[in-house]
Amino acid sequence: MFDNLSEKFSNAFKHVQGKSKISESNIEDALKEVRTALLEADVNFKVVKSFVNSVKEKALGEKVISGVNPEEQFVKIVHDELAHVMGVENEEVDLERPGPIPVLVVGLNGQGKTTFSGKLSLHLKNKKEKKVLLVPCDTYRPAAKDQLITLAKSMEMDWFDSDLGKGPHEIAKESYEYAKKEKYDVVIVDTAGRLHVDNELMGELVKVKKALEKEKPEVLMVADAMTGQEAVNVAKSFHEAIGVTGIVLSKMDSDARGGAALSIRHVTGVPIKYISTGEKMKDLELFHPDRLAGRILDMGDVVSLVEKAEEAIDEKEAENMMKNLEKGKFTVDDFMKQMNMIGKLGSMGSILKMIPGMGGALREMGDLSPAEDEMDKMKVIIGSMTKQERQDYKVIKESRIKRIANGSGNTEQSVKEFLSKFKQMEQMMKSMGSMFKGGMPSMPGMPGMPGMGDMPQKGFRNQPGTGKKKKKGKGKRGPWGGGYF
Ligand SMILES: Nc1nc2c(ncn2[C@@H]2O[C@H](COP(=O)(O)OP(=O)(O)O)[C@@H](O)[C@H]2O)c(=O)[nH]1
Ligand SMILES: [Mg+2]
Repeated sequence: MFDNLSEKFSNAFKHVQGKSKISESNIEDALKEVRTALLEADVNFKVVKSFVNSVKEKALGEKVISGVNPEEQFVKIVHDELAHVMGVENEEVDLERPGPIPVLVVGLNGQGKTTFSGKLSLHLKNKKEKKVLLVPCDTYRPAAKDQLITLAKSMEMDWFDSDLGKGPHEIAKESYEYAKKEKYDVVIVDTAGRLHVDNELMGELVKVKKALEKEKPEVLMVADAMTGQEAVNVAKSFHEAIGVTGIVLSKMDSDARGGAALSIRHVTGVPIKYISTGEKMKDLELFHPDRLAGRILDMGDVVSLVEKAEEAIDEKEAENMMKNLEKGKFTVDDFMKQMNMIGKLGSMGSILKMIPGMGGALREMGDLSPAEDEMDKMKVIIGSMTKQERQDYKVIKESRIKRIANGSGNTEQSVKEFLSKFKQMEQMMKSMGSMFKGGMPSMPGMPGMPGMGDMPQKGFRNQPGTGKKKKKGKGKRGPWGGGYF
């Protein structure tokens, strides 16, 4: 997310570095680069213009605060302006009113409507304790109904068995009546899309919306962030034709530019309410403009990270692990649990990016997927170990190595490498164990990850980076990806 922009911004800020105060002449180059960065990120030109003007005005109007250097001041102004164009505060679907609340999910084909419908149902059920009904309402493609029902079943979510022979507005009405009778809190209607914006589709959606007019439906439009300004134009058309109450940006995990996220609110006037960040049902985030601004500027997003950690980490398990640690004990089982906890937080890159200053380091390293592949490999090897072996790896000798290699589909060499790596980790954990006595670390699970200390320190803001990316070649990485966690 936003990788290109982050890099360009960090270069732009270098122009203000080491200056004693902000002046028109010394922010000129920085502003020029900010402007180019935004245009290259495919941000709408009107948004870019007002953004740059506003930053300039604020920077020059800023009082000199002693103790705050001009670069920090400039970064703060850019941060606030980024948050401002994206909307400032998080706005979610209003769940306070009496239900059932109808939520229409609209958008073109392939944008991620059905995926989002599933994600939203899971979010509302788990986090908001709502009773949710999923309604397939694509009468053109029977496969779309199956897709939603398959998702519903996998999450143990209720769904409405729509009669696809009827019109979408009739299905919407029928499902709503059913939801009322069965006391559902929220009804999510997954509508049909088209390849392009067309009058027939809009007419149909207006009818669906009208059928639920009295219940004041929430209309969420899903737009693929990767399509940049096209997403902005489509959102504008939808809003003009049917009236949209919120935008969902999908595929944010694959969008390195960020043009849609930075333009869509300004251009349409409609708030972004959620972002979709992957293909799995848990990959949904509330849209927090200020936190995202922080991520763009490599300031990290510790608040989101802690929230994610709280969800993913089983406190009891963490406590048990700490007890073991204090005793100087670290087993393969503990290690497996740590890897699983981290896996629950999201991809390696997405977690690291939330840690302040790590964004730059990440860009230097390039692709993190080899490290993730190594972690998967370790999990498979551990999966072939017996309970006894996981509690005490020292019992693993030649014949057991052979068995584990065969069982996990790896070479004996790989198993041996894992064991020697684990031995190192065990030693590291033992020496750290004494440090943790008397208190829990804030992020259980992290200290044990191999090679954390090898993290390159280059690329952090305020430290001149090399500016050069490392080659993405896999060959240079050592076994187990040590040094990349
Ligand atoms: N990487 C990624 N893929 C997504 C995301 N949301 C949806 N997809 C994928 O995009 C494709 C189309 O999604 P779908 O929900 O069927 O789109 P619909 O036609 O609008 O209902 C599917 O392959 C999804 O797995 C996302 O946030 N990230
Ligand atoms: Mg669909």
